[in-house]
Amino acid sequence: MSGSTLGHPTSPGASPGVSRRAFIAGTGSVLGAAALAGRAPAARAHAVPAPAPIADGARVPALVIGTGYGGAVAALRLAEAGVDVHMLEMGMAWDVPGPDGKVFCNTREPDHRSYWLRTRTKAPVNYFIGLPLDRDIPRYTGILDAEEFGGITVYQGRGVGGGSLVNGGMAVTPRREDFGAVLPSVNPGEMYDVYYPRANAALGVGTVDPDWFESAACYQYTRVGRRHARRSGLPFVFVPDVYDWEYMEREAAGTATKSALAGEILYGNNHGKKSLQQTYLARARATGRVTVSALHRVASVAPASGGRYTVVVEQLDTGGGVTAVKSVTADRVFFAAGSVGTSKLLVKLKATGVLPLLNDEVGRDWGENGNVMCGRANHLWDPTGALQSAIPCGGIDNRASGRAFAEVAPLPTGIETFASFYLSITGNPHRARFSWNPVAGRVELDWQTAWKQPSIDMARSIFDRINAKEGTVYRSDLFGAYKIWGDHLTYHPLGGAVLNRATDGHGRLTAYPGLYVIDGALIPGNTTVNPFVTITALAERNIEKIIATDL
Ligand code: FAE
Repeated sequence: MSGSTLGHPTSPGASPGVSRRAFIAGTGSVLGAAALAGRAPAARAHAVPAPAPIADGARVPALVIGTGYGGAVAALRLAEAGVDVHMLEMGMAWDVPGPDGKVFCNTREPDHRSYWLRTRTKAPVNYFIGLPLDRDIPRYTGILDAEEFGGITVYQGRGVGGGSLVNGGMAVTPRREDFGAVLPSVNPGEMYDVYYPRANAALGVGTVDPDWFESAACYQYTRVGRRHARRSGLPFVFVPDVYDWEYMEREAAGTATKSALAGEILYGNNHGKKSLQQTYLARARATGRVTVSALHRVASVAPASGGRYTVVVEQLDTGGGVTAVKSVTADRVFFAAGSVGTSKLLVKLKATGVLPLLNDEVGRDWGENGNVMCGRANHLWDPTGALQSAIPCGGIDNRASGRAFAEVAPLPTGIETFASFYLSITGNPHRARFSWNPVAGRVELDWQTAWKQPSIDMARSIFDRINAKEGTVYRSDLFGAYKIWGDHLTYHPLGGAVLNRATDGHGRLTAYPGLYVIDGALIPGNTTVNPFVTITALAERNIEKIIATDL
């Protein structure tokens, strides 16, 4: 497994001649070069002048909106096919250290870098022993967006790398027998024989060494979770992840700078995690055909003459202000702004008459992957450990009889909590719809908080059973005073421009040749497990077809 760490411009496959700084324009540096002393990779990156961000009036063959999984796959494969690609990303580049010498801030000490344009943090677990944990922060284009809709808060990554910057890296392929429900129009044979293996290889997916796991202090919480699951007759499984497991072993041995073992996760990992910056985007950079403009938010995509598209882009400053509005022309546009970002753009463009021929499926079939969180209070003789790796490595699989798959998740507080904590992915059947509110001038989502009840019931199929066996109870102090379930949120937005409904069978928006959807918006609300491997594999499948037939 590679030892790539964040900030290394020479990730596997990357050309040494094309630095990240030359690849990403408009980086929105956190700090000046003086602060970079002693940090060789970033300092080297500064030696190469950054390209100017996309210019007003520019014309590009392929424009990709967003730099998450779908966007990164599209950019790499288009570039390999000889197409010049420009990627527009509303978030920051995250390639320059902040005042503390680190690119990303710690989950335990959120600062201005933590949240997207908020003045107060909105932590998913926002209480402890009934006391609120959120704190005031300066408003800044930070890395994690807690986007609030009527009945749900949707967490998303903001920056070059999208959700890969903030997620737990859990890289799970759905069971083949579940795939028909995940993507009914896609041939499972091609996915499991070709595209899932391709995605897993390119993402650098690996699994914890089982021998090391048994003795690692940082996974005591997972071993406790396993013991409780097994005693209740529930299967425990190791869960693959894109974290560099050898690096984590060195963290534990004290021979590498701590990242997962220092509680780095939600606001970025400074080492160890192979985000898209180290994998797909590094390879895209190495082609020399891909440029990224960070802090550039797409506002509109409209038909132009010659079958092209006019894309209106707002350049942002780190306070979220618009410093320039640019109009660029693209032969092809790939919507890869994530389930929420792509859905919001398409719904608005259809409703406001910019892309009126988009079909009525646009905005529909949005789901939250059945996410629900909970904690259990263990007995005093069952500690979960003060040191917890922020990267989960195991889960409880009750998909067969309870439609629930629960990550044994960390609570990396740095103190013993006697809590077992879980994020469950359940088969919640509810689906919501995005629609344009012309009075408010924004896209809304009609999800209702009460729709989480099926998820809670499915999660109970695991945890009621464990509590009964162990003689334990739910924690009621993690999401508010006397609130057991984290049912107000999702990490896994999916759908809104579903494959073979809003698009054709490969993501084409057929009323507008040259427009494509290539991200989590294509998946109708649920993947039965964590979603990014499926998003990546589907993007690999679709872009291969698009390159073969449309270019
Ligand atoms: P995404 O990665 O969200 O990328 C979209 C990009 O587009 C973002 O960088 C946006 O900033 C950008 N964007 C949006 N609107 C615009 C616009 N108008 N103009 C320009 N740019 C725009 O999309 N999944 C797993 O499989 N395993 C995990 O362990 C896991 N843990 C997670 C933990 C957290 C805290 C969160 C938030 C998510 C987690 N996920 C996990 C979900 C996963 O990150 C998510 O499904 C993917 O990132 C979605 O990939 P997309 O390519 O659809």
